[in-house]
Amino acid sequence: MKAPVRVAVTGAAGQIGYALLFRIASGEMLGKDQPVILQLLELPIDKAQAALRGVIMELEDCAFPLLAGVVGTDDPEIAFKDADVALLVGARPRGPGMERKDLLLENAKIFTAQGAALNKVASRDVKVLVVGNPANTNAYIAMKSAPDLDPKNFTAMLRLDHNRALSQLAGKAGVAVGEIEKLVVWGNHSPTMYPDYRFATVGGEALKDRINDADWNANEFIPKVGKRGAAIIEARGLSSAASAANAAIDHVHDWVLGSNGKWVTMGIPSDGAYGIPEGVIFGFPVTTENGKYTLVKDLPIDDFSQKAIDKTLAELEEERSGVAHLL
Ligand code: NAX
Repeated sequence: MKAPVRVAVTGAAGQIGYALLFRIASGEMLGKDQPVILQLLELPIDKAQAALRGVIMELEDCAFPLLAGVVGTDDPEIAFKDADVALLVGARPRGPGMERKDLLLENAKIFTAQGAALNKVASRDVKVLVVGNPANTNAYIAMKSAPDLDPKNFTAMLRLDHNRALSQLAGKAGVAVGEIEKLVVWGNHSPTMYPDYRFATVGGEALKDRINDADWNANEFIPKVGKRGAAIIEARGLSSAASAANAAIDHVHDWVLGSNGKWVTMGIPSDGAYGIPEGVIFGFPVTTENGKYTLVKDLPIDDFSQKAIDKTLAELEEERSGVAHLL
């Protein structure tokens, strides 16, 4: 039996947490032969801690053979102690009348503290995935607050956007989702992100040969992927949870176990490629192997794509300048 991997999850009693923890404990994220210890963080308020206790009872009642332990806490330094993987899901939601700027600042406080706690107590190789919004900027703040950890280990989730785009493309082209490769989602996890299928293939052939429709791309596909989260809130009365948890599982699964040469989208700190300033956490195409990701480099960027990339970058830069004084 392998040694257990310690997986920290924040916001563990929330909606995404509820859709996520049982799948991690059943081996869907790290493999069916990989025991896990869950280290769950919730707010230090009675209601949140009570809900967390309930979730832990349910985890126990599943009797997952791979679940080697569960810790529930309100202390980030306990949740992140020796963590190998940290899923930062909990974040401050936007309240009534709250300005975007205030939301950024409230979240900046959370992710500064959590970055510092990771820096202090997590495994030196901890793989961090930030799901809580604004995910890219929160990941940036956590990364900057953890100077002793490798910045490469801080990522933001764009996999839900990637999966949403895959599904729309498969529907339009009349092919199975699994047949499509080489899709990219550039930028911020927000309606400005740019799903780009210029390089995508189906069974090795260009997807653009099947979907050659600039009008559909600009006026239906891109807005639909960008506004999918809002469409789900409108329909369900609640934000995406199961699909978000699924995307988090995909992201970490591929990062740890490899993507077998396939391109996946991860929000990663830029190394300056594609003109994105160094350090900005940006959605890029990567391949993954042996626990490391490698940027897919030197893709040609046409005028339409450059404009779309500039737009999402401008939003990220604005978010970054809004929190610069805290870092
Ligand atoms: P919920 O409000 O259901 O759950 C969030 C949980 O986090 C709550 O239980 C809360 O008590 C806890 N929490 C808040 N601050 C915390 C802190 N400082 N430490 C520990 N726990 C804390 O939200 P849920 O639907 O689960 O969504 C969680 C986050 O994911 C939100 O920020 C949401 O906007 C974001 N999303 C990100 C997505 C992405 O693709 N990156 C997609 C889905 C989702 O919208």
